[in-house]
Amino acid sequence: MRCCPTPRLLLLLGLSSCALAQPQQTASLGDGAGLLPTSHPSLNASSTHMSGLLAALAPTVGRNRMQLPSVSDALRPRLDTSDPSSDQPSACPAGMVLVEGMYCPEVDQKCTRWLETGGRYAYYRCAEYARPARCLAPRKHLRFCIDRDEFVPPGDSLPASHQSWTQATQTCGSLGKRVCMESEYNFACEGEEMRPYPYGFTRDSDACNADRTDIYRADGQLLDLRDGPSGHPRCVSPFGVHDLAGNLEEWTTIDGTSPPRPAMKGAYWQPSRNHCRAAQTAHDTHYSGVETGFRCCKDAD
Ligand SMILES: [Ca+2]
Repeated sequence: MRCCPTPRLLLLLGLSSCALAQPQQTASLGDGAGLLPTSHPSLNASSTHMSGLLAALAPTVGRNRMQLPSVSDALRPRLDTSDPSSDQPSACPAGMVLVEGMYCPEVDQKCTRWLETGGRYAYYRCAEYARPARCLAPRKHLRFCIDRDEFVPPGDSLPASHQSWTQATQTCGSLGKRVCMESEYNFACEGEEMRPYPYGFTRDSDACNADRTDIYRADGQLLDLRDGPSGHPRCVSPFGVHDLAGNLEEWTTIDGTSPPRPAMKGAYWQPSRNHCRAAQTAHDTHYSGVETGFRCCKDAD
């Protein structure tokens, strides 16, 4: 079910009934979903929360900040390069990628240049982020498997859309997997380098299935513009995971929530923030739409 009017309807009404926050001058952690600034139920429920966290952290950031674990070797991602023909057991099943390294729970990713400074998308889509991103909290070791691609039903060529968090949970469970945690999605997307976009610090509107503007039918319904798993080979993260930004918006579970609360990640094909930390948290566990899909995660062997 939908919790909000369609994006087109909201546009016509000039409303956002789901408390869409205004774009911010800096795109710090949790600055909200990568969605249209005035039309979609994009939320930034986490924005206020995270801003508060960052504010609380700010006085402690500096010379006296705790020593972070080393992220040596130039923050190289740990790719699972095991040879499938060898006798060495792989840490992950076929179609999944091993993600291992030191995850930063709180990042500061400052935008130095915006795509637009006026009009509808003013200060919304970041063209260039400062390098390096800053980690504001102790890093945490993560090791898990994640599907390389969005979930494609057997025999189909396109990833499954109209999926709810509940359906994603059922499907992943039937495969011996689980819905990814938001932190896992963030890390698979950013790597230890804390890239704002899975492909780097500079926005590339052609890398992923995103930033498309002709996205509505005549009746105002959102067009189905999803692409197949091999449609955007440059839309790849440091760990080799595809389509973490754009294409279908993907269900995850917010860390530490009980009962579990969902967050949608990566946005879809419309002009969106599209950075790895953006999260849409306005929808419930049963919401589905033409733009909603998922991928699964699993503990590594
Ligand atoms: Ca996606």
